[in-house]
Order: sequence, then structure tokens, then C-alpha cells
Amino acid sequence: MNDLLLRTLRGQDTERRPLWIMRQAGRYLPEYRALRERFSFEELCARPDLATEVTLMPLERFPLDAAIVFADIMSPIGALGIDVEFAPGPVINKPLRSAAAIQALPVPDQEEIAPTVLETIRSVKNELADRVPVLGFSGGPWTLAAYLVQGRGGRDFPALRALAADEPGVLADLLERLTDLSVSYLRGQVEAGVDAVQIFETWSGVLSFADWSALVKPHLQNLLEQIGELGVPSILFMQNAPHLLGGMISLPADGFSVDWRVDLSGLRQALGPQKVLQGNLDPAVLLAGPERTSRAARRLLQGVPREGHIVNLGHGILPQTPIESVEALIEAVHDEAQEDRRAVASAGTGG
Ligand code: 1CP
Repeated sequence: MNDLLLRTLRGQDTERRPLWIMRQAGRYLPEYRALRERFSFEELCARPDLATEVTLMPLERFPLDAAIVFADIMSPIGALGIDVEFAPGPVINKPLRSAAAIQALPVPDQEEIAPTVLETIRSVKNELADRVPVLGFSGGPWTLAAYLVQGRGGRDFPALRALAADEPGVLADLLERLTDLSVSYLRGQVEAGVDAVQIFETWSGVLSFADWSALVKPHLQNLLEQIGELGVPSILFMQNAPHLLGGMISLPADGFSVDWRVDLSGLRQALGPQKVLQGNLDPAVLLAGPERTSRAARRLLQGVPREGHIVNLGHGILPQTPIESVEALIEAVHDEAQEDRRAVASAGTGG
């Protein structure tokens, strides 16, 4: 298997930086858009044959170093008896706004949680035959709560923050339930064959450092400790949260994925070589075309030492991204390894 990603997450040196792209299986691919003309997003997720096809689409086109299973962070939420619609992001028509609604949530057994996603994982593992590792994922507890309480994605989640201020105990109950749900779901994913997992805590940045540390961080700590017991490495992604970095990197994840607002080079210098960092090109740079992308990628590689770095974007790839920009990013990463090999070879021959 191409195990660049897994070796990097274990703290081992690799001959080339691993590279995968958040949201790599999605709307920037013409073949995905063609399939979406025939099937809704929900249908794609519910059909393991189609979800497998979409998972593999980016790997057919590009030499990426991991597959990420095609599903959504809301995929396990159906097991709580809550209906989720997609328009195009998740929408909950009856948001959870009271202690009674939260206390009434069922605690599903592992087999009840997103069984079609687990079937997709088994089928992807089978099709890939160990070509590259398969990443499983779950939403972070706060990000899942954001959709359940606010009802949809947005900029600052006022209903969620009001619940945090008004009834922190009720919020804690919800976050605990969502952490347990994620652990069961991820255990199912590991049993189905995923090689590593990423936690998407996309909306963590809306809280202050003090509130996040008190209200959210203990649940992430608990989640990551339990993932550690599942025996696969974990990556924690937080978005729009440079003010939470100090707390983030003290959590027990194997890798830390940060967005483009963070100076990755400076962060590496501050942390030393031990922590694995993932990121963090601005996805918007890819919209400016392959030359700009190539330049920005080379600058990133020059600024951040190879050891312990997983190349990725700072957030999901945008639907309007030209394919040529993705190719330019991949080429920059592959070229660096080739230049390293040439340098070693010429040093060896005295040239
Ligand atoms: O075709 C379509 O219209 C559906 C668009 C789409 C896709 C392709 C949605 C709706 N979800 C997905 C798949 C998805 N979502 C994947 C698997 C594919 C891959 O990564 O290659 C993953 C990992 C996610 C994760 C996800 N969903 C996150 C965390 C990552 C991030 O980008 O921050 C979040 C916040 C969501 C919610 C969501 N689902 C869909 C959209 C458009 C959104 C985000 C915005 C919103 O809330 O409106």
C-alpha cells in the first residue's frame, strides 16, 4: 500500500509528503456533477455502489495518497430519529432547542448507525485493494450540535451560542450524546476497514477561547481518547479557529489540520518537529488557476519542513475549482520529492 499518510501520522519520515484534498470527492469533478444530474446527494449516499464510485472518482484522475469515504458529517444523525435534508448543505426542519428534546434522543446501537456508509467502506476497501489508505470521518460534537440546534449551516450560529450561554448543562448533555454517537460510528468504520479517521470540527471557531475550552474541549478530549483505543490514527480539523490553536494542539490527536489563516511555517517553528500538521493552502487560490496554485504550493513546501507535514487545503475544495489547479498542486508535491531524489543522487556521485 502507498502508506505515506499512515507513516507520517505515526511520526515516521517519508520520501515524499502525503497529499489528499478535503472534499476531494465532490462537485468540482465533472463526472460527479454528471452523476448528480441523475441522482440526488441523498441517493448517492444511500447507495453503496454509487457512493463507492464517487469515493474512487478523484483517485481515477489524480495520484492522491488517500481516499475519503463519500458520506456527510450528518450521515449518522438519522440514527437519532432526526430527519436531515440537503439544500445543498444540511437542514434540520425541527431544530433541537429544549432540554426535553435533547433528553428524548435515543441512544442507538452501533449497527443502527449509518449502515450504508459502513457498506460503502467495505466496498471501497475491496475495490482499492490496498492501493491507498481509506479515511473515515465524523463531525466533531460541536459541529454536529451546530446543525442540530441552529438547524442549518451559517456564519455564527446564534441559537447554538445562546444555548451555550443559557443552558450549558443541556449543551453538555447534547455534546456527550454526540460524542458517544461518533465513537460508535467510528468503531463501525474501523471494523469496516478504515485506516485512519478525520474529525471535522468545522464550526469550532465561533466560540471564544475561554468558552471553547470550558464547553467543547473536554468532549473533543474524550472523543480523541476513545478513538485512540480503536487503534487507528486520528486527524483533528478545526476551521476559522486560529485563536483556539493553543488548546487544539494539546488534544490527543495524531495530526492537526488547520485552515489558511494559520501561518503553518510559524506554527511548525513554535511547536518543533513532533506534531503532525495538515494543510493549508487557501482553497480560493486554486480558483486563480494552475500557475498561482503552483506558486502558492511551492511557497508552502519551502516554508514547512517535510517531516510531519500532510499537504492539504485549509478547507474543502470549492466547486468552481479548475481541474488544472488540482493537477498543479499535485505536481508541486511530486516535483519536490523528485528534486530531493536528484539532489541525493548527485551528492552520491560527487556531482
Ligand atoms: O452534490 C451536492 O450538492 C452535495 C454537496 C455535498 C457533498 C459532496 C455535501 C452537502 N456533503 C458532501 C460530502 C462530504 N461532506 C464529504 C465526503 C466527500 C469528500 O470529502 O471528498 C465530507 C468529508 C463532508 C464533510 C462535511 N459536510 C463537513 C465538514 C467539512 C467541511 O467542509 O467543513 C461539513 C461542515 C458538512 C456539511 C455540508 N454538507 C453538504 C454541504 C454543502 C455542507 C457544508 C455547508 C453547509 O452547511 O451549508
